[in-house]
Amino acid sequence: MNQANPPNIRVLLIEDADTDALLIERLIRKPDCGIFTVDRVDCLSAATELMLTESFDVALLDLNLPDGEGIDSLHCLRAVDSRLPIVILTGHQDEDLGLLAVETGAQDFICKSSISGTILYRVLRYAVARHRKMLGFAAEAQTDFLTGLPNRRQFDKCFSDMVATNKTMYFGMIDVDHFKQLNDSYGHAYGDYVLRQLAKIMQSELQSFAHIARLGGEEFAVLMPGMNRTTAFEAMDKLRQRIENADWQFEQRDVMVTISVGLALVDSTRPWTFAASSADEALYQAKHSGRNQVCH
Ligand code: GH3
Ligand code: MG
Ligand code: MG
Ligand code: MG
Ligand code: MG
Repeated sequence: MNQANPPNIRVLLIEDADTDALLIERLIRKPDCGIFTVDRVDCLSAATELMLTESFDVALLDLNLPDGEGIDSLHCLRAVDSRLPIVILTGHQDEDLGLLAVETGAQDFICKSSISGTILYRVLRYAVARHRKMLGFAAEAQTDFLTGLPNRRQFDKCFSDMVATNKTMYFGMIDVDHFKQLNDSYGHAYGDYVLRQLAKIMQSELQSFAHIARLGGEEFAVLMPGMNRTTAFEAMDKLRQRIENADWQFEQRDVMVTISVGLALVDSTRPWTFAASSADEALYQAKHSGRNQVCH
């Protein structure tokens, strides 16, 4: 409680019993808990309506409401905002329900009979902090650490989302040419720098119409929705030229950095790894025809 300038936390209190609501509001507003602001509603429909226009840091949810019963209320809030942390208010002897709610995705539960300012303070702050951490971890788990690009896991999800749009898509497998030699000649740190620069070039060149990911090592994937064989080829060849002509230098020496690209039409009835292996075959062809080229 002594932390300097704790952040303000906006609480949505969903509680139909006036006495309980007043008690909670009074406890929350005590001076030592002064980081909270509270909006109270007395039914589920008012809560979901408010959530559409206002943004909250945490919800305190009574599981016994005139228009919501038990765990269903939790699902109902989740459907409106899947990212809002929810703390359950239970009656005494309802601990099992509280535990079930936590297993169902609530952050925590507080038994109303043993509520205090200290408990509210701790549970609400911890719920918000833990939830923010979890969102951070989730974002990290989908991002490539070196380049900041989406990683293979995020690409996987992106592919599923794109397939649902029913657009024709082309898949590009990008591989840096002779990258091992580049590492060997100029050092691994320079290799890392090249990967980061390549990611930036790809973002600026492709981001407006394609989804890019680093699959691993010096391999990148590009998903191009709404493209045909010609436009996909042109997009990849433009990228290839831009990389070839970029200013690559190591200690005032010119360095040659090029990519090879394999292209494949996506069969939306199959996983993206199927397109990836067709693209790999085209990439193999690009490598064997002298590198620094796009094949399909
Ligand atoms: P090719 O033109 O046939 O693709 O040859 P290549 O040398 O690019 O391919 P190879 O698969 O032989 O080598 C890839 C190299 O990429 C080997 C590995 O050490 C390096 N590498 C993989 N990940 C990283 C990384 O994160 N940073 C750096 N600097 N190098 C990496
Ligand atoms: Mg109630
Ligand atoms: Mg490779
Ligand atoms: Mg390579
Ligand atoms: Mg190789």
